[in-house]
Amino acid sequence: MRQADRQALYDQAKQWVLEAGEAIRTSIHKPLRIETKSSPNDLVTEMDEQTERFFAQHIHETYPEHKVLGEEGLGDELDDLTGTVWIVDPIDGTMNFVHQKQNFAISVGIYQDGVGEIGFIYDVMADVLFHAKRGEGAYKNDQPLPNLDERDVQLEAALIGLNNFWTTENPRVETKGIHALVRKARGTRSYGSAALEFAYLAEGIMDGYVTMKLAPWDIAAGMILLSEVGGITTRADGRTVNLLQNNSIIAAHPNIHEELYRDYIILKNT
Ligand code: 2AM
Ligand code: CA
Ligand code: CA
Ligand code: CA
Repeated sequence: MRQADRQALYDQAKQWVLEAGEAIRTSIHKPLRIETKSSPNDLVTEMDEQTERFFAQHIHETYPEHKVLGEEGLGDELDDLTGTVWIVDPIDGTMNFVHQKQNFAISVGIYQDGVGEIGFIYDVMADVLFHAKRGEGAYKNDQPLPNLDERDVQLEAALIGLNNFWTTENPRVETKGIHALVRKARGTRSYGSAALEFAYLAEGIMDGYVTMKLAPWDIAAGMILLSEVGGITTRADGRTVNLLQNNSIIAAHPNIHEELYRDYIILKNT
C-alpha cells in the first residue's frame, strides 16, 4: 500500500472509530439486551451488533471493493485475505462492558493482501486511542511509543498477561508449565480484553501475554501495534499466526518470547 493511500485510509478509519466510541459512551447507562452465544459466559449485546453494523455499512458504502471480517458476522465471509480486509471487533471485552461499563475496546485492523497496514485499539471509556501504521510506529493518543528493546526485560521482572483458565486443568496446556510461569514472573494480570492486553504490551506496561483460542478480530489490530514497537506475536507453538482461524497466542517483548513458548507453554497433543 502506498503511503498516501495508507494515510487517507487511516484518517477515515480513525474518524469512524472515534464516532463509534462516542455512540457507545452516549448510551452506556441505557438498559441493554444481553444474550449468550456459545456458553452462558459468552455474552453479546445489541451494542456489539450495532457497532459492527456501523463499521460494515460505512466500509461497504465508501469502499465497495474492501472486505470486512467481524465477530458478529455482519461483514463478509472470507476464504482468504487478498485485497483490503478490515478485521473488526466492535466491542472487545464484552463481559467488562456488561459488568463494569469500562475496560473494553473497539479493535480495527486493516490488512492489505494479508499484511497489517493500520491498527486501532480504542479504550472507549478512558478515551485513549492506540494506533499504528506499518513502518511509521505506534502511538498512544499523540504520544509515540518507544521501541520495546529500549528496556532490558527478564522474565523474573516481567508482568505477564494470562488467562486464568490456563492455571486450571484444561485440554490445551500442561498446568505445571503455567504454574511455573506464575511463580517465575514478577506478576500476572488478566484484563479481560485481548485488544487492551496487546495495547499494554505495545505501551511496555506489560511484557508478555499468553492466551488460548483467540479469534482474528481479537488480535488483528494488536499484532500491528506490537510489531511496530518490536514485539513478537506467534501461535503458542511458536508458528506464524493464521488470521483466518482461531489461534492460541504468545505475544511478548523480544527478550522473553522464545523462553515463554520453549519452557513454559507446554501444549498437549502436539
Ligand atoms: P470478546 O469480549 O470480544 O468476546 C476475554 O478474556 C477475551 O477473550 C476478550 O478479548 C474476549 O473477546 C475474548 N474471547 C474470545 N473468545 C471468547 C469466548 N468464547 N468467550 C469469551 N471471551 C472470548
Ligand atoms: Ca464475543
Ligand atoms: Ca474479542
Ligand atoms: Ca467482541
